[in-house]
Amino acid sequence: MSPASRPPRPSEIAPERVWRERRRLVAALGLLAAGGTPAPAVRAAVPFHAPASPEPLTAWEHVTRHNNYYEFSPAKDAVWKLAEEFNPRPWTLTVEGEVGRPRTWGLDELLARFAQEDRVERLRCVEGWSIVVPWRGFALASLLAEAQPRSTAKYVEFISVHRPSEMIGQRRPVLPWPYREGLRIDEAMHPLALVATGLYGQPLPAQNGAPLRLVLPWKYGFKSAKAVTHIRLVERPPATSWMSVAPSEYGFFGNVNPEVAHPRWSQRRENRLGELGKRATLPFNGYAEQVASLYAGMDLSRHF
Ligand SMILES: Nc1nc2c(c(=O)[nH]1)N[C@H]1C(S)=C(S)[C@@H](COP(=O)(O)O)O[C@H]1N2
Ligand SMILES: [Mo]
Repeated sequence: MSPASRPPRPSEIAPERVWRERRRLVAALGLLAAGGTPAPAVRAAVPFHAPASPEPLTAWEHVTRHNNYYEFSPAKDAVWKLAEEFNPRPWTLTVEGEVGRPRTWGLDELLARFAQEDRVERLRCVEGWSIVVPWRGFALASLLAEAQPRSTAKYVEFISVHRPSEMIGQRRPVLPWPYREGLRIDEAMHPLALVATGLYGQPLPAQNGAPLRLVLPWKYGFKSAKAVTHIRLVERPPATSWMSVAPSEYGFFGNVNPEVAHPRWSQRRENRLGELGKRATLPFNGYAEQVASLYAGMDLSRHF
């Protein structure tokens, strides 16, 4: 069936809630007569202008309907529906450990303290699919600087929310809960490391990690922990969830590297959601110029 004639896949249909929100926004802009149905062109005109991007953005429908989020389900197309049970508010984020000023932030305090910017970045999953997303958020470095890291802070641990009452996948030991990830402190301080609070100009959808998640665009997606509640500065490399279940498949760095195959598949190519066929995967997901110096001296033919 040609792409033009096939029926829309479930992944191409916006959830009703989102559609209603778009309608509300469009109506608020005066673009929609009361009770009318917006034409597709008008519906796309949400009051958001993505920053210029050399690559086409991945459609909202793909970004929000194809998700890895094991707290809900290992089935990518099941996550968005299960995530409707999740309440991202109220929320607190604690920054602690080897810091001079540990602090617990409320979500609104964070949004007020750190100016939100829109940034288009690629995200490449270790499984071989990728997306281009207009994220909204602020630099992780500015949050860490506020905590005044001590010289003993060599690594940063990220801990996701543990809420089995709202996250059905957490009722089974698929991964050790809560989800944990980690970075070296210099990686965490890199300006590309983002705390994302939204996408497409909207608050982060639950399935994408509401109310806040990491976006580390030069690393495989599993490093970009969703729904983070604790950031701990530590002396030693933290244990991560994926390393504890499959140490041979998931290294600590997780940098996108087409030269190093996953034990079960090549990493040379990827499917950009919404595109037919595959495109080449780039070293550091195309961010080598910005981040390669972090890994000077590391043998990149062996590590990912
Ligand atoms: N807490 C948590 N964070 C997570 C995951 C997860 O299962 N739990 N999956 C990771 C993986 S493997 C990927 S590819 C990305 C996917 O992000 P997306 O669904 O917003 O595209 O989230 C990452 N962050
Ligand atoms: Mo992933």
